[in-house]
Amino acid sequence: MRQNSARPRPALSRRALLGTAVAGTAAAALLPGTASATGMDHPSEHPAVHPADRPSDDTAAAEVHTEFLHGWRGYTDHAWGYDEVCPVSRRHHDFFAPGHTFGLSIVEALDTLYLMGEDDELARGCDWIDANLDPVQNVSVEVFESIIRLVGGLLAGYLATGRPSLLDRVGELADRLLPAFTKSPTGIPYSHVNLRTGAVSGTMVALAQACTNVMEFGLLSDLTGDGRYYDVATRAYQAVVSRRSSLGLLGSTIHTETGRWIDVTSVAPNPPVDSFYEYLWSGSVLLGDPQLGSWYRELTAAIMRHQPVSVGGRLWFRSVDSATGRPVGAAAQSELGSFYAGLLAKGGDLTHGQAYFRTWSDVLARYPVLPETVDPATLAAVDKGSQLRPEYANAALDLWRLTGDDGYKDAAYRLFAGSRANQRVAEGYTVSGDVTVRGMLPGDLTPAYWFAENMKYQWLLFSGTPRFDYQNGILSTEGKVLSGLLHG
Ligand code: DMJ
Repeated sequence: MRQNSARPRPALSRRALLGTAVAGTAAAALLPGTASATGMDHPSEHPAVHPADRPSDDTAAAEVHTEFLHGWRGYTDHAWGYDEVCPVSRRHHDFFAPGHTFGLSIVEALDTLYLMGEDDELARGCDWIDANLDPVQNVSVEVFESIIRLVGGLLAGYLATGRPSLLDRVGELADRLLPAFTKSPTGIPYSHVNLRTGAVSGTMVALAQACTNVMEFGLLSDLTGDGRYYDVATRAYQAVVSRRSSLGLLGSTIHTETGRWIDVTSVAPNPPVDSFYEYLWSGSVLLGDPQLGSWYRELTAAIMRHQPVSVGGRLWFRSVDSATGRPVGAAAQSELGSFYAGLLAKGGDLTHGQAYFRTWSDVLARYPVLPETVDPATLAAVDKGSQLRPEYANAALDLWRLTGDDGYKDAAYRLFAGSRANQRVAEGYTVSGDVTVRGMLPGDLTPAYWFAENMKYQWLLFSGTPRFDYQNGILSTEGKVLSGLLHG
């Protein structure tokens, strides 16, 4: 494996700070006593995990590489050419629809293979795609998942290899997804489209489904000179943002044909809206689109005015009615929201980003890996399962790149070690049924995003690979490097 003695030192980059400060003081002022309780008085503190027994960067990188290859061999030995591997039963799983494969784990792994120097495996994956990936199957697929996983994966593979056939394949696939956007009277895409017939379905869409596409479609327009993809993506954002409340807040689910809110609750940064906000900031930086950045700042300021709460001395985000700002319920908080620590920081609000990371670090201090959902008052696991999630490591990478604080490496390594000790099986890695019990009740799936995200974030943290631009590289919500893969 590739090792480097001269490791890049991350620092705040100009691009990373594009979205200048976001109403941090407003949030603190609205919540008397919150500042010190959330640690906002101590923004430079390390994350609140006990320093892990973390080895040297070279050793940690070698361990991550070994574990990636362990999972990859499980996939190639038992599920090659299928979407996902079931590493316990040694069978395969179709992600999009039974009986239809897109070789999802191959597509998801392409740029990770490149970053790890696994060039033979990368070429093998590209050969499979050239020979087998059919983007015109007679099947209805979820548009959101197809874009972040397949379109994004193929784009990152093209950027890694320069193979024109991969770009051709992305274009074919994207053209088959376009009816979800162009057939919608509002511009908000239907949730599903049949790749062969163009038939659309699914009129009730979550915000993440509606708009987590501008990075992939914008880049595709840049690379092909065909503006249709970027146009439909920005039209979808315009359609949603124009329906914000007088408080500047958005609901969570909307009707594609009427444009009416189905659920008016602002649940940010939890699903099902999470990456809606991520793509405003990241899309703005990747595509140089000031409108996306402006919407990010405006909408984030509204979230920070109405949703932060101090619970048990930690920063959480309560759900509120987007029209009135009144709190709604006492929902469990989703691990998926932990990515927001990195997004807030990238968008210019380092203080709250670090505080929110400490919140999730406190949760991780209680379990080997993060459970799916937790009670913010007690940190008790509500959904005790683990779907091998990558969001906390994603935030650790973002915050380390911004601050250079090695406490974020400690935090990420702790998650890596907890997963290795509990979710590693003979043929790879598996999701778990209960993180609170010994052995964690192994399930039987390596989600394809594990190849795209979990191991990539850890690798980038520890390897110092010269194949990545640590200053300016930009990753999608699915961990695809859409800018910043280096060659030579
Ligand atoms: C990934 O598919 C993406 O990160 C998505 O945005 C939400 N999270 C899953 C993995 O947990």
